[in-house]
Amino acid sequence: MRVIYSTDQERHAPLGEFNRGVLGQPYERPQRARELVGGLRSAGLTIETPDAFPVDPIARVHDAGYLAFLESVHSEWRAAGRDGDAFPLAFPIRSFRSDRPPVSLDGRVSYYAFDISTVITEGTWQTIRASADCALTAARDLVHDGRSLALCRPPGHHAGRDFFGGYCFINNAAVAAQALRDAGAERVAILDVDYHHGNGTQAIFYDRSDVLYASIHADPATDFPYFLGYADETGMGAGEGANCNIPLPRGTVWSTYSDALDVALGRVKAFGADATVVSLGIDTFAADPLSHFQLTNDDFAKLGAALGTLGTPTMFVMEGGYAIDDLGANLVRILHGIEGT
Ligand code: OKP
Ligand code: ZN
Repeated sequence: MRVIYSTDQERHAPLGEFNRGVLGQPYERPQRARELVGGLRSAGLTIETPDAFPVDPIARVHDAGYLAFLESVHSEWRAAGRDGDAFPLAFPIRSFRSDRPPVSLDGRVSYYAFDISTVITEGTWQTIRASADCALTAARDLVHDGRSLALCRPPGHHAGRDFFGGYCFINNAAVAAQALRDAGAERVAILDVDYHHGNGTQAIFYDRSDVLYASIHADPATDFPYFLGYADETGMGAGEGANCNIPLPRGTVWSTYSDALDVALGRVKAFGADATVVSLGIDTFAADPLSHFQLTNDDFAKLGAALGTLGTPTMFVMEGGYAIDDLGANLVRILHGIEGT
């Protein structure tokens, strides 16, 4: 399997993250990527660097004003004499206007953000461009490669057309799916196995019939992102029937997960896609500090074996996974499962 990664993805380094009321070390930190890369290298895999793409393929799924904001906000933050990371102060919830970005710096950060765990640092723009480059490189060569892994960091599936949150800024899986469409694939399926619902991916494709979004995730009644991911969200307009959410309870073990996976894989296969993008989160692991499923090390080989049954060219886009010590080994278990080795 071809693996694509750039060390530029280590430049986004948040100073801290609030967790349980206390400011501490961020879960989503550069070390995640280094652990994934280290695991793959010790398993004998070669890692390639991505090609640099223009912003255009990213602007196919993201708002131009939002991208301009992401590019400039940290230097504006510094120019305003501020230390630390760019951080939202308010959110445009019910009864607030959310139809246009305010003019001020704080107003714009608050307009585009949907949580407080996702901050913009000096290296964020370079990092998220490099992460998208990995997804775009994998997508461009997918028909030739058959299978590939874009080792994206930070993740992307919570980012929508014009919002960031859940550690995500550019939706790498959505950018890849759109690039595959633009390269001639008529139907693309996205299968999201991250612990969290990919609200951004769902929102981007919700009214489209050409991209299926199928996701297995923690019930939003108990878990982030809290406001999307229920089973009755099935798509809208032309996209009706092209969105499939399978929420599962906290404590889910492999036997239950595996049944859900069979349903999701059945939906993906029935869709008749020309290519598949897997949003590959490995935060379903029992020891993950953010999550509450109970998948074991061995279950990841089974997950890989199931994902290996997808008949189409398939690219894997890295999403979450925060149990630092097990990240590399679990990713390797998945890859061996996929390849049947
Ligand atoms: C991203 B991905 C409190 C917890 C923050 C954010 C979860 C983001 C998950 N600091 N919750 O789907 O793995
Ligand atoms: Zn996640």
